[in-house]
Amino acid sequence: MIYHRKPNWMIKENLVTDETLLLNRRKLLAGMGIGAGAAALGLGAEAATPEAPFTPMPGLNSNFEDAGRGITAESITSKYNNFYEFGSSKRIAAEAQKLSTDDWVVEIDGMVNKPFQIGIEDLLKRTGVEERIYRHRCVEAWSMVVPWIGFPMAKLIDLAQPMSGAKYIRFETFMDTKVAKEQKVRWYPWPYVEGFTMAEATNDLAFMVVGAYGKVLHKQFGAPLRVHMPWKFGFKSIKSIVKVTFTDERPVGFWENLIALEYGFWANVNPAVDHPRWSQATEKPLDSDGRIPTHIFNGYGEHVAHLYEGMDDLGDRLWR
Ligand SMILES: Nc1nc2c(c(=O)[nH]1)N[C@H]1C(S)=C(S)[C@@H](COP(=O)(O)O)O[C@H]1N2
Ligand SMILES: [Mo]
Repeated sequence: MIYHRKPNWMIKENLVTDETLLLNRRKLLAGMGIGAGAAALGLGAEAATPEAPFTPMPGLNSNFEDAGRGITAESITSKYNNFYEFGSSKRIAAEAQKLSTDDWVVEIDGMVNKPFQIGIEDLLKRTGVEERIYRHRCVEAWSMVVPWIGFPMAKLIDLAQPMSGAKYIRFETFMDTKVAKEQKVRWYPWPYVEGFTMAEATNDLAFMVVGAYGKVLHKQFGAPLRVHMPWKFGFKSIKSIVKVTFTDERPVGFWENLIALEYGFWANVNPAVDHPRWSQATEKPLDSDGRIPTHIFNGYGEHVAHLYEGMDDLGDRLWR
C-alpha cells in the first residue's frame, strides 16, 4: 500500500530511527484493534469522546499517504505540544485534559450569506472524513509526521457559503480562563487567532483535523477541531476552533499580534529566511537525534508555490 516514491526532501535513511521505520500504516491499524470485534462507533456522539477509535477507519487519501519518512510515534507527539492556553512548556498534555469537548459548537459568521452554528457531529455528517499523512514543521525548528483525520478546508467553505467579497478566512480558538489557566496571563493577545487567504484556504492541502492516529483528536492536539496547513509553520495550524469568520480584512494572528517581526501572516516554511533569532535551514525530527534539511514550503511546493508567484522579494514576503 505504501507508495515508495523518494522525493528530493527524503531524509537520509540513517536519521530514521528503527521505531519510525517499523511504524508503518499496517502496524498502526493492527495496534488500534481495527477490524473484527471493534464496536461500530461511527462518527456520531462518540466523536466527542477523546481517543475513541474511528470505526470504520476513514480511507487514506492516496495523494497524501507517503510523507517521505516514517510516522512519528504517537507516544512522542502526544507528549510534546504547543498549546499556550495550557502553559508555555511542551508538557501540557495533562493540563489540556481540562478542556471539555462535549457539545462543541462552531460558529460561522462574517461575510457569509447566513451566519450559523454547527455541532461537530453535524459538521462531520456534512463533510465526511479521510486520513492524510502530513509533515509538520514548527517555527522552532522541530518537526514530525502525523496521520491526521479530517476533511478539506474547502468543504467547510462550501458549507459556509461566503460572499464573493470575502478575501480571508479567520479562525478563533475557545476562550475560557477557568479551563485554560494561561489565558489569565494578560500580555498574551487571547483568544488565539489565525487566518488565511481564500486561495490558501481552498487549496487541496488545507485540512481541518478531527482525529489523529486513527482516533478522535487528543485534547492536547487541539480537539475537537483544528487546522493543519502543512506548508506553513506550525503556529498557523490553530487548535480547538470555536469560530470561523469570513472577512475582507487580513486577520492578525496571535503570534503576529504579539511579535510581528518574528511571526508573520504568510509564515510559509522557507529554509532561506531565518527567524531573527535562529536558522531555519534545518530541523530536528521529534524522533531523531540528528537534524535534516528543511525544504521550501515544507516540501509541498508542487501544490502551493503558485499561490505566491509574482510576490515581490519572495523570500521576504514568505516570512512577513
Ligand atoms: N490555539 C492554539 N493553537 C496552536 C498553538 C497554540 O498555542 N494555541 N500552537 C501552534 C504551534 S506553535 C504548533 S507547532 C502546533 C503544535 O501542534 P501539536 O501540539 O499538535 O503538535 O499548534 C499550533 N496551534
Ligand atoms: Mo510551532
